[in-house]
Amino acid sequence: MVPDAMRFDTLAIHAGQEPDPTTGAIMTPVYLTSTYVQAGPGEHKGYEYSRTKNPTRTALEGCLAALEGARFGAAFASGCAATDTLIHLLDSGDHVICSDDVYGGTFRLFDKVFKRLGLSFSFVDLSKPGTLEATLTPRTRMVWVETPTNPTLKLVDLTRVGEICRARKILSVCDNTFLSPYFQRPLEHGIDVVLHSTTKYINGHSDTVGGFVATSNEELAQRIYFLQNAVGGVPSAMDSFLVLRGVKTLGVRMARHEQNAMKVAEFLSGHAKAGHVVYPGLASHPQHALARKQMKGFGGMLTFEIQGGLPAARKFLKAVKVFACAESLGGVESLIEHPAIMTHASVPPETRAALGISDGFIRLSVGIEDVQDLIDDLAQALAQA
Ligand code: P1T
Repeated sequence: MVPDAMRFDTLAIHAGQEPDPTTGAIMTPVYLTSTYVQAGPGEHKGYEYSRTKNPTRTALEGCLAALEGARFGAAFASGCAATDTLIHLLDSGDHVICSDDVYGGTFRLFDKVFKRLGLSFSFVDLSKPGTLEATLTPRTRMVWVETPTNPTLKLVDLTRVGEICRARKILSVCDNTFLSPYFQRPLEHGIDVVLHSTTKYINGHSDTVGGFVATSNEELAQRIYFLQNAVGGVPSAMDSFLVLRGVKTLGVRMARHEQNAMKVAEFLSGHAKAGHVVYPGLASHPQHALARKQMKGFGGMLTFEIQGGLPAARKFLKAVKVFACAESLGGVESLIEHPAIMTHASVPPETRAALGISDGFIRLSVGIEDVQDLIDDLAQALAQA
């Protein structure tokens, strides 16, 4: 067992993983089994049924928990399945305060599925000091933050959220998908639960969909494990293996994502057709100081507004050759998309307008290709827009 005191890049490769005891295989085997033979009723080796527990998944959960500095971790079939499971911690009548700018699918799950079941949600700008306190009600049981938010990259002060929630025994959750634990570890800022769409940076290779939740609170972890099994949104052994393999290179990938994103942000900032470039690493980001305080790096996501609105955006997104016009983010390859039509179509148009997700608003997930090829590609596509 690798001691928890090991550093990030070592944990990413070894935590939660032992050579296979029967063969010595260095890679965790893919336990493609639904059930486990018991010597007699209840006499088993810790595994009874693969929805409840699977050894490949156990290894993944141990590894990702170590990376978040958490005592407990639970893996899911998607980021949305992880979100769904956390909301099942609540009771009908409970109130949730959520960042106004979140992944469109998170908003849809809260607004279209859980509202019907008697939960209420306030979507507010948690990047503004005082907003959280002003939105609390006696029924508030959970605060849900994304930071940086998807897609407008606003930041939320995690230490402040942690303090406010702890004082009132409100559960704080941070969706850490955009930065990964390499650049931000919310539990260290006093947040109760951290969530990931592992589909993104953690897996990093765009070949599986997955989710993850971590906490250091044992009682909470037991409730999450109960729900993981009861609701059943678990990943397959094969997907668990793929994420476990992908995460080994998280550190080197994130460093390169950031390096490339900074250069792309600088290129776009100087381009006449690209307005309002937003990247937490730019001094022009309104919360650059907070980024420096709570993040160890600025990530690979950035946005800008193309001159010429929707017609220019359409031409530009058809003209890119290295960047792929696609939803998702965090893979080794660069992706580019139009949130209003693609990832955030489920957000009402008036909300999108208020958030600044206009028809010319473009989101980039900067990959780890040679950055000059990325810049050349953007330059030729902008020339055609
Ligand atoms: O797609 P899934 O693995 O279910 O994860 C949902 C999710 C949760 N949280 C954040 C911050 C996310 O960005 C996502 C998924 N996002 C996209 C598919 C996207 O293109 O933004």
